[in-house]
Amino acid sequence: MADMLQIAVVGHTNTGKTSLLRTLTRDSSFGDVADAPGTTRQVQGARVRLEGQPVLAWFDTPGMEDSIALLEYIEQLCGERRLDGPDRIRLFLESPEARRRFEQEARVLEKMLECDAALYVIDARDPVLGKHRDELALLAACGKPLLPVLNFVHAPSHRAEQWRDAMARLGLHALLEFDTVAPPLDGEKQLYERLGMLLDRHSEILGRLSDALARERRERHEAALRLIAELLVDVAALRLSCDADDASLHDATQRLRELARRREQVCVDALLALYNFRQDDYARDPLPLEGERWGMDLFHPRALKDAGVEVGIGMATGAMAGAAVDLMLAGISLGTAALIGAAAGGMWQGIERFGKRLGGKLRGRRELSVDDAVLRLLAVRQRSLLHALERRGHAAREPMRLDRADTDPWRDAGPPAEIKEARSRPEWCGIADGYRDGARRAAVVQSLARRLA
Ligand SMILES: Nc1nc2c(ncn2[C@@H]2O[C@H](COP(=O)(O)OP(=O)(O)OP(=O)(O)O)[C@@H](O)[C@H]2O)c(=O)[nH]1
Ligand SMILES: [Mg+2]
Repeated sequence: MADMLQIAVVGHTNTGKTSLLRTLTRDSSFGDVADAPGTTRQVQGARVRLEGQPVLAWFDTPGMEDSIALLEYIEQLCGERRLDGPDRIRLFLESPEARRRFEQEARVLEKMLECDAALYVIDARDPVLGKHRDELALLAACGKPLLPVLNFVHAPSHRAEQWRDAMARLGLHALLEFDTVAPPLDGEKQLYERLGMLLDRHSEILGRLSDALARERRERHEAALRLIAELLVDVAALRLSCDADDASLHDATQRLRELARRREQVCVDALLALYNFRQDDYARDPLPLEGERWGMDLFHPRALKDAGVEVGIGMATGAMAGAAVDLMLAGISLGTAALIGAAAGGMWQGIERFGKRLGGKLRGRRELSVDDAVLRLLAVRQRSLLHALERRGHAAREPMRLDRADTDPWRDAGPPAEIKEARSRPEWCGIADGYRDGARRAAVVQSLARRLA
């Protein structure tokens, strides 16, 4: 614990220090963030753990506002005395003005002396001014490594180049571009690498932290793909049975839409939670559900096979299944179909298992399921949500916009094998009564997740 690496986040007021920590800790509730300067008044820490052990503490600090005057004050305080940087800062911290006029600055400098290093956050839209140079002179006097971090580098009028030059002239050659609202995908890795260069003694732990964060990111991505695959399997397997009259069909259609919509919302909520965002981070459009399709896929070859049906008369399972469906649609009685099934050798079992539903079909009941186009749409929407989540910093305050949907290849693709199979497996629908999980469903979810990557 005593050896825990401590890093302060410092800089001029309103440059995005608290925002940077929100993004680094993946916690959008960390500290207070506002457009007005002087938002953070106290030092606030956040610990980072590695294998359960806290190894790094970040410290958010108040913004520096009055560095020009403070530098002059310190000059006066020191007078003729030849003190080095940290001693000059200590002298200031013991002076009465450290608790009055320069209270904010004192909190920052005090923390700087305690920490191993600091990130100096810059609003890259600002011109480099005297106040920044004085601020850096004060911070540098603390004798700790400083890593400048350029925030707001996505703003059209940023001055990143000017800042690079200015930092180099002060001997600060390692610098990081890291927009807190839309950080680069490898931003954390770069941050830890640069810190490792500045903090040789801690470079091993920083490397391990960086690897652990990269691993967590990969695992999150895989978990997200599984959530989307689960959604698609549930909705593809969703079936509603109803009478064939208009009113019943209408009611069932509404119910199907509602179930699919709610199931999508469950997936959205789970994705937001996985990425540690709040529900209001995503202003969602309601799912435009249209074109639910009619029909039943009970006789998908795979479903038959798993129901214990082996076709032993040399006929392809697919052809047999197709034949069975055709017979059904032609209105042949269940007895006849069963007879044919029995003749096919082993098909009887399958028929019996689905007998109740087939009976319903023959009595004129209809089955509703969700159309392929809707499933495609679900896939596209969740994929673009995932894309946006992975690129969103926890400092972002605008609701997310999904803008990648138009170019997604899933928009036009036919249903993959996993979806086709799920269609024939009403028992795979996690929101239906007869839900049964099993190894085959898990394998299909897994392979669909890979396909979604
Ligand atoms: N667009 C955009 N806005 C940002 C970014 N970083 C911070 N902001 C906004 O800038 C404002 C200031 O952010 P804060 O994180 O409060 O800044 P701070 O440096 O902690 O401010 P003080 O605590 O007052 O010194 C807020 O409105 C943030 O939403 C960024 O990278 N892009
Ligand atoms: Mg702040």
